[in-house]
Amino acid sequence: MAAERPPNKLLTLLFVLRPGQVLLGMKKRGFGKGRWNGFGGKVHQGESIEKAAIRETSEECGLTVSGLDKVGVILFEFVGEAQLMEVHVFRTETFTGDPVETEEMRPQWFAHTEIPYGSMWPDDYLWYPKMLNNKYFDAWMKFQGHDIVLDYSITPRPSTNLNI
Ligand code: 8OG
Repeated sequence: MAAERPPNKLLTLLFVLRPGQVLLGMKKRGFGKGRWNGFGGKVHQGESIEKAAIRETSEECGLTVSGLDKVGVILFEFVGEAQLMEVHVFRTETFTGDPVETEEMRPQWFAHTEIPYGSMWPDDYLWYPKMLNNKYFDAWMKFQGHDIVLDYSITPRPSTNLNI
């Protein structure tokens, strides 16, 4: 199965990694509030997806990132809602600065073995292992509300490095 209409919302999601650890942010407001997540948001008109990923990370946790690897694209469908989100997922190990808390996110490093799946979007445990291991994937998630994954697919793809 897969979504049967084109996406109408383009978003980014970026993960910063250092050996054995990933930086997550506790979302303090808006969509996904109360959940640990990578950094990201909407792509602006005329902006490239990669530039949006870099900008959002800087805005949300103060880090300047480069050398992005694109690891996946996830389509999110919400039953009964018109929006169909296309989220481009990146990771990088190249960054400068120290993570800082912002109005939107409270950043914290987590060991790969201690990812707080219980306080995250409920689909994340399905694809984090691929993201952490730099395995490229395409995915589709069908949600009921924001807590229940009704159906999904995850398709592995050969890795594409997008160093910018
Ligand atoms: O700009 P805003 O904060 O609303 O962007 C939403 C962010 O949340 C964006 O980075 C995409 C991300 N996101 C979803 N759904 C899911 C999900 O199921 N899991 C994870 N990890 N992130 C998600 O919109």
